[in-house]
Amino acid sequence: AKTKKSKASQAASTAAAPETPKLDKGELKAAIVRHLHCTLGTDENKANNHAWWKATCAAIQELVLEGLRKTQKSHYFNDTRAVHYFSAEFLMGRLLSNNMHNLNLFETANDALTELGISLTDVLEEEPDMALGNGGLGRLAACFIDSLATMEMPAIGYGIHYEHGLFRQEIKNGAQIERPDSWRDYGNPWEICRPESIQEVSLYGYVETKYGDNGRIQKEWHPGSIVKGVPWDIPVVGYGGKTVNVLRLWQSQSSGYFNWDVFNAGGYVDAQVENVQAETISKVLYPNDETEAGKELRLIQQYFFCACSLKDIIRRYKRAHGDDWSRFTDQVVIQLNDTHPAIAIPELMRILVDRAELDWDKAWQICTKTFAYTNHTLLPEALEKWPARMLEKILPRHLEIIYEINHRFMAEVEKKWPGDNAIKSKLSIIEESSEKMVRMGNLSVIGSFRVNGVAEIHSMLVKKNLFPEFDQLWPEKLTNVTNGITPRRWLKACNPALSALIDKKIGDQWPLNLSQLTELAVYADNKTFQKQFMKVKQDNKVALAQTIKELTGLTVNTDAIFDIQIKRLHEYKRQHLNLLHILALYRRLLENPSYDMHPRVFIFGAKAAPGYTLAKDIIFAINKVAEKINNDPRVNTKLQVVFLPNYRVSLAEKMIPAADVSEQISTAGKEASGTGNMKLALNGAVTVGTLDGANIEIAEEVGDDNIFIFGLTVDEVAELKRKGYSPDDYYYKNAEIKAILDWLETDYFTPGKPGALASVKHSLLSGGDPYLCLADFDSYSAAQEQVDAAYRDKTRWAKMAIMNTAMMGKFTSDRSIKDYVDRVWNLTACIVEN
Ligand code: F58
Repeated sequence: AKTKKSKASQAASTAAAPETPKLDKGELKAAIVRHLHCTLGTDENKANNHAWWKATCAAIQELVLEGLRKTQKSHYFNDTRAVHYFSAEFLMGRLLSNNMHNLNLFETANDALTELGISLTDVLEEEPDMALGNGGLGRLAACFIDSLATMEMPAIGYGIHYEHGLFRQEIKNGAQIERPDSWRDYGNPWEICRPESIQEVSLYGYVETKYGDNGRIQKEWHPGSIVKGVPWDIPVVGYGGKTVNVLRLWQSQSSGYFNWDVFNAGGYVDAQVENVQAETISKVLYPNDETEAGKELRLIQQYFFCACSLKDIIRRYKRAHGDDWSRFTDQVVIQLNDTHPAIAIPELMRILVDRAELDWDKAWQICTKTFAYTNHTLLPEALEKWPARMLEKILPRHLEIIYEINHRFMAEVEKKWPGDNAIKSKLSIIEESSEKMVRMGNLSVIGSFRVNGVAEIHSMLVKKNLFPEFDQLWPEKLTNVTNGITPRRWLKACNPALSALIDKKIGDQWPLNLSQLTELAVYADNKTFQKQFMKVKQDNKVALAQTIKELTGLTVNTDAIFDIQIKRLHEYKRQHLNLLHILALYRRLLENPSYDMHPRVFIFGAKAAPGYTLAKDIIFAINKVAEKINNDPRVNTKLQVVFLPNYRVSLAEKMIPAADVSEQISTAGKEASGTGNMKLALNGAVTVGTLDGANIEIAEEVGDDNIFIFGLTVDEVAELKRKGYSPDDYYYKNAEIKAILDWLETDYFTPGKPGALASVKHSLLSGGDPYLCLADFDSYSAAQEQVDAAYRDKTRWAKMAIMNTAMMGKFTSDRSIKDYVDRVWNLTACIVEN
């Protein structure tokens, strides 16, 4: 593998270790029982696990809110500069276990509930996941706000209070069925409604041009309707419990306001229909991953939460600084999590120019010192564009402002590249296609002072392929901040046995300073430690086997290699490459019953976007192949396949600690970073991966001996595509590939229904195999043989697993946040006194 060893960045925490818990067992017990009685109106004899869960949350929330009050007071009195993390998604998962860990109350709560005759494990299972996100981007936002609070940074997350988060996935006869997610049906004990901070947001209508007293042209937007934004605050408890920040999520509500002139064609009934529509704005999260919905409601969602959040920020700023805008950029920095909140740029311009009556240049200066933008993808289908017509209808004034921003920017481009119209049309915010489109990526780069990609290679490609001219124009603007994950949730809380073992070896400060894990490396060859480490893994596998049994009815072999691929289903992530290899193993075993392989259980978890047919077909194919293999006594002692339904944060927490092998097999250049790769390696899984995203940096940290790298590199992919890639070449020249693909077209896996899995084959042949599965197949298969050999050497494998845990220090989200703080946000920690 072409990797080099680099020094792990130092972990970054300024926070102190958690103190002694604020409550002892007796006090916590009393608080839980008090809430059972006084908040829930039940008692110890009648209460079910759900009631115990709510009572425990309420008891913990008392301490959380105390921390919140102190934090807000500190931030207010110190008039702190703060980062405002704008994200359409926050994939928080469950909060009770997390909050108890961060308050150092987990053990106490366990003991308290045990004495009450209640199992904490069962109580924790009562909590619905807060699944207000699709995947990596949403979970990254959740890890980042955890780190911000832990590092005592003044920060607030802003997003949407979706009534329904990401759909619940059921598998019926092998196929994905989507069901609504109702995470709040029985109340959410963490959120606090703040009616005193309701905001109003305008939509539709028209713009009037007026002449002010000074002869200045003034624009007035006469909106067609106004919706209310109701804020719900979720406290975000830092590790150690000192700083408690807030995640503020906006719920839409009808304001009852209608401009009857605008809606003069409608009558009372039509107007009431519009009223109902106001409430649909925050109804549901769009379940897209890496494709743009392009739907009007989605644009309205984006504008809705940005406009509410900006008003909220400005209200808070004015409370301290009145109408003096000169200090705004000292106090406020806004991070745009992808282009979803990019409409905040013209919105701030509108507020400054139309409302505060600042001149354009002054306003633009403020704006471009306020925003920074993170790019999460290079896939063209995921780059947001809005029809100008749609913007004009929903946000007429914003479209005018975007045109003005673009007009002035084009003059800059003309200065740099005189007469070069090709560059102009490439950099323009407006795409002059058959339908005029507004490119939100270009708007974000132009309106921000810093733009970052999320892993070294991704940021390099952002500079080289996506925005090369912007990089020439502003050489300092484009940069990299490699993603990270919070070790509190993704090791300490989800893998208590491994955490305890690590504590014993190196002390308990690693959750705040993950680079300390390198101290484990000296034990990588130590037989006793290897035994202890692998015993933890084995116990975690037994626990996952139990979950698999409960969810699917299947009994898996816990002596087998647990080989896990968990992520959204997408062609570029290549779950179907994994499937092809499984089929190859199956075939080899049938052709040669003594085919020598260590038993392996392949485990998948993945949701497909409901409209992404091929992704759903791949899920179906995995399930049908699994059914066949698991019921085939000729092979099922060596090979098993599991598809766990409804993959989500809480299920990830059960799967990751049990993984031996981590599948990170995207086509090189396609996965911006990946974060599941970090979680799995941190828990001692060995990666089989391509040189893509953060895999490259993981390989640098763990070293070539502790990872299985395969496949084409970014350059080789480009070269192959340039020469003209033909999957047929592989199909006709490789007998194994041909046999497997042809197999998919028979009725072997779908008795009586030949062709039921044919779409997977066709995508790889006539479909052109856009993600080069066939080109990488042999290399992947060879890497898997190396995995097999390595696993059989118990000592070697234990060492590899330990080295993975030991070398993951770089990937704490504390380090990512430190990078943002130092190189983008320029923040200082605010120590909250207890
Ligand atoms: C992911 N993007 C990247 N988008 O794919 C992954 O490589 C990266 O590690 C992660 O961001 C964090 O940087 C991602 O999750 C979405 O889910 C969008 C949701 C809205 C529609 C477009 C995709």
